[in-house]
Order: sequence, then C-alpha cells, then structure tokens
Amino acid sequence: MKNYLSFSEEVKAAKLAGKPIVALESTIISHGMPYPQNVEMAKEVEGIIRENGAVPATIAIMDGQIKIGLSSEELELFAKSDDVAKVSRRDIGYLIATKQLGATTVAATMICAELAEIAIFVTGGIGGVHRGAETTMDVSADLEELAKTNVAVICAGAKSILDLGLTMEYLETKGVPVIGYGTDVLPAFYTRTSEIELTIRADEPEIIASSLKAKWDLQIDGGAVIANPIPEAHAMPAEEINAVIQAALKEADENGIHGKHVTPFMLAKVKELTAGKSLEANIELVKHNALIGSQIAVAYQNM
Ligand code: PSU
Ligand code: MN
Repeated sequence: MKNYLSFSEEVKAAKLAGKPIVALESTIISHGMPYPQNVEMAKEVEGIIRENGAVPATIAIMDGQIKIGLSSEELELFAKSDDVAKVSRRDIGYLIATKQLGATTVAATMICAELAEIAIFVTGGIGGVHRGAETTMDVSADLEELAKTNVAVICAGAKSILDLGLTMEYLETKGVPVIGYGTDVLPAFYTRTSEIELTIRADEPEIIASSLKAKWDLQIDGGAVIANPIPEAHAMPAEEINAVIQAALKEADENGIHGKHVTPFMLAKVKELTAGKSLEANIELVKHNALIGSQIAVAYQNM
C-alpha cells in the first residue's frame, strides 16, 4: 500500500506531529473550474486551512502514484493541463499503471484519503442522482463511496442540476448521515436552502466531530455528508439559478452529453449563462467549507 502513496513533505510532517489534516480533491481544479481561477481557488483554500490550524492535502494521481499533498507547481499543472483524466473509483488502478495525470473526484479522493488515514475532506459539492436517472441510470459513484468509505465530506450540499430528492433517498437507503451545519434543510450549492428537510442538524464543529467519532468507533462504516450552506452574501437568487440550470440541462440533452462529461459540461454552461457569477459563488462556498472543515478537523483531532 505504502508504495502507491506519495506524501508531500508538509503532510508527512503533519502526520508525524499529529496535526489535523484536511483532504482536498483535484477534479474540482481540473474539470470543475477554468484556469486561472481554479489554481487561485486551490491555493486560497489551502491557505484558509493552514490559517485555521490544519494542514491541507490536495490529492491527485501522477507518475504512477497517489499524491497526498501537491506542490504549487503540481497544482499549477493540474489546473492548466488539458490532458488530465477525471478519476473515479473505477479508474484508479489504470491511471496508476499508465502513469497518467488523474484528477480525483469525490469518490476517488475518499478512497485515497482513507488509505492515507485522513478522515476529513473538504470540497464544493458532491455528485448524486441526476435528473432523469430513472431512464439514464446516471447515479454518481460518489454516493456508493459515501456508503462504504470512512471519510466525512464537507460540501455545500448538492446542485440542483441533480435530482436532490432522489439523491437524499439514495443516501438514506445507504445509511449515510447528512448533517446540516446550522441548517434544517439541505443547501442546494448556489442557494442556502432547498425544500428537502434534513433529520440531523449540528451548530458546532465539536458535535460533528464527536458524531463522526462515535459512528466510526462503533464500526458503522461509511462516510458522512456535512452540508454547509453558501454564505448569504454570495448566494444566488433561486429563480435565476434554477432557470439557468434548466437551460443548461436542455443543452446537455440536445448535445448528447452523458457519462462523466455531464457534470463538467453543466458547470461550464451554468458559468457561461450566469456571466461568471456561478463561478464566483462556487469559489466562495468552497472557501467557507475550508473554514468549517478545518474547525471540524481540529475538533476531531482533539478528541
Ligand atoms: N460538483 C461541483 N464541482 C465539481 C464536481 C461536482 O460543483 O467539480 C465534481 C466532483 O469531483 C464530483 C464529480 O465528485 O464532479 C462528480 O462527477 P459525476 O457526476 O460524473 O460522478
Ligand atoms: Mn454520472
């Protein structure tokens, strides 16, 4: 196992010192945002985590290894190159064998974080059950991973490009806790609320940390979703974003976009149709998740 993992000096030192570590994904950099905002976001997020007493570990596949922690040059490479594969659970072995560049999704990052013994992972949004999944069967591998891998994902809920109701049903069936951070309803990424009520709410990072500890101490395997609403100042008006998402879904359908291309296509299209406002919101919500995620990581480490 150890031979496949390559830790950055910073993460190695954090492990030795017993410091809290926060995992970060790389698909959001390579396929979720355009250059140069993607690399700026990645560096800012790492900075926020450091300022809040934790150590960032951005995860990606490169040179036949799983990198746990990337240098600035490596972040730049993943942000700039148009030759980076989007890596989910199915792809990890092949990408290592062929020594290609691979950006890890939520599912793949969870697998790598667990291997590296990192329990807390910060990102923007998770994949889920797509609208129309009853015919396309498009259900993100992120959900299956949440069902079995012991990593908590701090995100801003799920985007309404997905079927939020079906996504929640899936998570309920698989026994994945969805914890609202300071909210009783599922945040919908660009907006702070949705119509979906949550059964678990926590207002302090310590409650989340101790809930995770109890779950895993009891060997109740699987991840958790910590749903942290986008800050008020950066939220988008619901009608506006929903109209844009409808238009983007229509375009995706007309262009026959499917499989792993759906989510990146939708993100780029929504950005275009909102004249970049969705990207700004996306960056702000990830930064806020980094703040809350660091607090959870610190609390978890202190237990
Ligand atoms: N949602 C975002 N930005 C992203 C993604 C989701 O707002 O970059 C990425 C994440 O890496 C997530 C993946 O794991 O898309 C889900 O892809 P799919 O729907 O193909 O499973
Ligand atoms: Mn899919």
